[in-house]
Amino acid sequence: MTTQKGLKLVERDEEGVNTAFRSDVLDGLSQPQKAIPARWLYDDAGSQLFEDITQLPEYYPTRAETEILRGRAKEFSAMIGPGRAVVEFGSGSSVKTPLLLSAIEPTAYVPLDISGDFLRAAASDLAAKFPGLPVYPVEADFMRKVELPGEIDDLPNLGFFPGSTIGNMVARTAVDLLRNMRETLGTGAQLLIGMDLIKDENVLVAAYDDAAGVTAEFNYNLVRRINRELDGDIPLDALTHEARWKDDFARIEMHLVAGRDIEFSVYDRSFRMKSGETIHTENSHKFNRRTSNMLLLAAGWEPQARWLDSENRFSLILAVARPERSAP
Ligand code: AVJ
Repeated sequence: MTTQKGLKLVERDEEGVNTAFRSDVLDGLSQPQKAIPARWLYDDAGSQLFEDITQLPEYYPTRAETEILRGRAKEFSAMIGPGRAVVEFGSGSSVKTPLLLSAIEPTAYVPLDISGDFLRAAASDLAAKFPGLPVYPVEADFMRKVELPGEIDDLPNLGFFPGSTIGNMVARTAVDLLRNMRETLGTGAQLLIGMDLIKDENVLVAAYDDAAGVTAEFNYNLVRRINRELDGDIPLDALTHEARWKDDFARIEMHLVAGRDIEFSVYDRSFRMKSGETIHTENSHKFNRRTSNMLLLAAGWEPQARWLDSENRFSLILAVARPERSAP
């Protein structure tokens, strides 16, 4: 396994506090609209809760995307061809990744993840399912350009970014990431990316505010993590989970809404919230054909094909990094 050069993936101070987490939380709670980057939702408990979310009746994206991967193997194989190195952004899912790999006959599989533990688990899982397929895991922050293992230098690449994780990012950050992916994968590479679709507001809100309260727990887990890791005393009983559709931004927002005026401290800094004030904890952008194409094109990826599930809820898009040429 290789590790991205020149950066410490998780930096901790003398007391073992994750310094990036601390500054994101303290900065985020100091803003007029309190907001904490969504990536901090995914500690071990949060990642497990997200796994539980994918099983919920209201949360359709995982099932819809898996249906596409299961049903379109012939078309993937025709459009992508054999012999590529599949570079997955985020450690692979035990269901989705094997479906893609068996559809296209790749020559190598390169999972990228910031968490070495998830990465090792996913890599050995995959190696067991596909004996003979070389697996080269890379521990890296894929928001930046990643140096891929020399073993795949001569292979054409296929980036794989399922799950509509791109939807967590605002457009500016999403374009930065997609451009860096283009840099990482090189000209001629293809990208297969999942993007959730704009649909009825009630269906979207239910997917992010399920009846069993699992998504609420996922949101509350962030508060528990702050209280535990950053010596906080945020009163969890004063906060309620809320999922809001913001039509102008085409996104679901997750918030923690204060039910009364509260004061609390985190890492010896004090904060207050008025009743009704919120902490914004996640964005999940939704797309249509034109907005997903625009996002990809803005980052140098030309859409080649697009597949939907049988209920038109979710899209998988194949794009290609063509050599740059002068317009038009
Ligand atoms: C992991 C980013 C794809 O936005 O649908 C699910 C995260 N948050 N329910 C999504 C999530 C609340 C999920 N992604």
